[in-house]
Amino acid sequence: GKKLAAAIPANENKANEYGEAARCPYTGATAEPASASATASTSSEIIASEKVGSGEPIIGENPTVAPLDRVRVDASDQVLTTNQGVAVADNQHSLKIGLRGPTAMEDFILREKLTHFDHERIPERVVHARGSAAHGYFETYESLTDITRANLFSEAGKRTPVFVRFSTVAGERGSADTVRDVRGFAVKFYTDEGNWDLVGNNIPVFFIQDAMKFPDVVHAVKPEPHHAMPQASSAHDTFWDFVSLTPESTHMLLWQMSDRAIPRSYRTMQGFGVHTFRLVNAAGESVFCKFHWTPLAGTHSLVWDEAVKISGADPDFHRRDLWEAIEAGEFPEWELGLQLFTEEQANSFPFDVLDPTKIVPEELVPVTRVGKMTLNRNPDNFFAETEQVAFCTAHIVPGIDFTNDPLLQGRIHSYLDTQLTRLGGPNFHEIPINSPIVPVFNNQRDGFHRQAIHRGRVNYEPNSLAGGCPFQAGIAGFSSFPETITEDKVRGKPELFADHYSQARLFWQSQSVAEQLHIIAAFRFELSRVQFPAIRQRVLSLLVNVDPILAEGVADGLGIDLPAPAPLATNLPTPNYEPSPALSLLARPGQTRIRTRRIAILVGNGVDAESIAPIYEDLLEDGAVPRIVGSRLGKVTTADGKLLDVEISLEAGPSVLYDAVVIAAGESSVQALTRDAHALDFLRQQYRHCKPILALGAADQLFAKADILKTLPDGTDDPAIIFAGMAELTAGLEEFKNALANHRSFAREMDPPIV
Ligand code: HDD
Repeated sequence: GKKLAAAIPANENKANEYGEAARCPYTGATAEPASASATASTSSEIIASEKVGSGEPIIGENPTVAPLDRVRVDASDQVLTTNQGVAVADNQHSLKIGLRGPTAMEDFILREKLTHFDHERIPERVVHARGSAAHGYFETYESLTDITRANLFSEAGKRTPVFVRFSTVAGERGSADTVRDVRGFAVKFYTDEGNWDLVGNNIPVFFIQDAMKFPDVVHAVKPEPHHAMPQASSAHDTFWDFVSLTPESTHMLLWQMSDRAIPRSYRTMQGFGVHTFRLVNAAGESVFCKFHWTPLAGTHSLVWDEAVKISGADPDFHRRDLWEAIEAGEFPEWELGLQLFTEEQANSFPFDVLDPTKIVPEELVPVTRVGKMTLNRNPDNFFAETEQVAFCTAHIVPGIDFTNDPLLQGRIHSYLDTQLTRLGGPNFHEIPINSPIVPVFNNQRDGFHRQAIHRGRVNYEPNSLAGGCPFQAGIAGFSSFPETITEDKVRGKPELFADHYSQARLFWQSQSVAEQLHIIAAFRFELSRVQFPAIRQRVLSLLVNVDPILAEGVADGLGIDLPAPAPLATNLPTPNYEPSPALSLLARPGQTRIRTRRIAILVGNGVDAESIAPIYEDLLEDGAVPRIVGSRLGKVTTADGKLLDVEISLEAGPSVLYDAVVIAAGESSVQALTRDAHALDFLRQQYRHCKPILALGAADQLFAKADILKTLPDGTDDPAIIFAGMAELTAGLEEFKNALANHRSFAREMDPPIV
């Protein structure tokens, strides 16, 4: 036969494609990353902090890691093969009849490769398509056996693996993270007694009261069907048309127009199970329960103008934030809280606990913290884990049960059903990320992509041929709470469901002034995009029922008169709630102060290095993420003639990607910045977005050029603008850090903005 070498055209430039050289990894594939070599050459000690992580998985104590190891694949030092495990000699060329001839149909290697590629996409989720996820664990504080037999709550310190996916609702899979939208907060607990999915949102109420309306509300908010616009936005006619005709959505609209819908990070938002659930103990006694997740990092949001700009500067803002925090070992944490109440209590409330457009105010039923969730590991593979994970409200475990909330009832069907299309059949529970950590035994076999190989001739129950196995668990297994119901079969809803405004008013009245102004501005923005005046009028007629200041503010912003209030749907007297401070984002500053906050340090040539090093180190020490930002990458020369690395340029790292800014001292450095409009924009936007500013030395000039006042509109000092000379560095830094811990200085905010 012909020798292989003789069949290959001699072309030395292609040596790497053939022969021995092709058998090993490319030289260069293992080259040092650029940042590593930069470290060695820099004269400055200040280098990109390790905060963004090495990309290596953090191997900590995480019980979810081990069970999935069986399916993890690592190609290091491995030869390339077909899907049948046959080593591939040449992955560059198809098999041709002559070098310039047609491709042979027998080229099974090409065909396998193309076929797989052609089918690599699965349908995106019909809602919540855009999301990011992480592994972690839940740890119970105290045994809850008196209220639930769910064994993840059985003893103090018990850890249960979790996989958590955060998402937006309306946008497609590739849409931007920081759009105004509800965020999904879905937690899969891999408990010792099977999987429990708590499929919640970052808002404790919902648009509609009955699953019957779900396809309609989703159709209305999604891009309009004729031209598929707008992407990931509720600011369009069809959404507002629908909600203006659906007064039950009013409460949710207030939340959605609040800063809740533009979180600073997934790590800084609350999560809610929304519905009332039941907990049931071993004695069969039941209480009602609402689930709350509270982030230890506090609740913080973006401001709208910033969110819009981040969509351009970094559409992956939240995904990146979650990923980097975990890689850096800054594991996000949430406490799980329960609101527990009896059926008798529930009957005394002025609202129906089965109505998912109502909260149970914390003043009425306090939230008891029962455990903590820590996310400590990023997925290895986005598709295999984040995309293929399937959350289902129907996944509950003994000790947890549903209520008759008509929205929840419909969800029990929908989540299982949707996976059949999305994941291609009834065996999606065998996809590793979805499979429980306990073994599965039943007679549901066959179907596409079945993984398990069931032994024996018996696939039915009861049987005698397999000794009756698998057998029913009886009292040890899941059994539904035996609620007594004696009513007619009807389509309709309880009268209390028809109070659509009292809790919307409660939410409004519980917000700080700044938050209220943001809500008005959000309605104004969204309704300005609405084309039909009648729709605007209808929305306003709902708002009139909520609060006159809100309605007038929005009407003013739209340049229209207030319409008559929408007719009330109930004649029952409606409750007057006391404001609930717990509903303001500002009420939850969190416990982590400035940890993981991103701080830009603006520098130019001639910067005073003395003003940077101590601040940089101090911020790092406190867990913050300082970055040296300059006009260009490379080095700037410090006032004392040394070279300092610029970590990111102003154009690659614009203002909106930082929580605060330090303007480094140095006469010529500051002057250089005054000549760069990126730097002026940077400062203006930090100011406009109410972020803390620490100005050192000559930074005054930059303020003058950027036209920024150092005082508040009322003439008093802005607490988040700190000027410090070199002698006051320590005190200035302390003040700056306090302002940063407070997140933003809303007192400076003007509408329209003056800068
Ligand atoms: Fe839903 C996905 C949360 C009402 C039907 N929903 C989905 C996800 C979250 C929620 C977080 C994404 C899960 C993931 O990351 O994979 N949904 C909620 C909340 C609701 C709610 C908090 C109200 C309290 N949903 C709701 C209703 C229905 C659905 C009333 C249908 C009757 N939801 C779905 C779905 C999705 C979904 C179509 C799309 C992808 C999926 O389930 O797996 O089945």
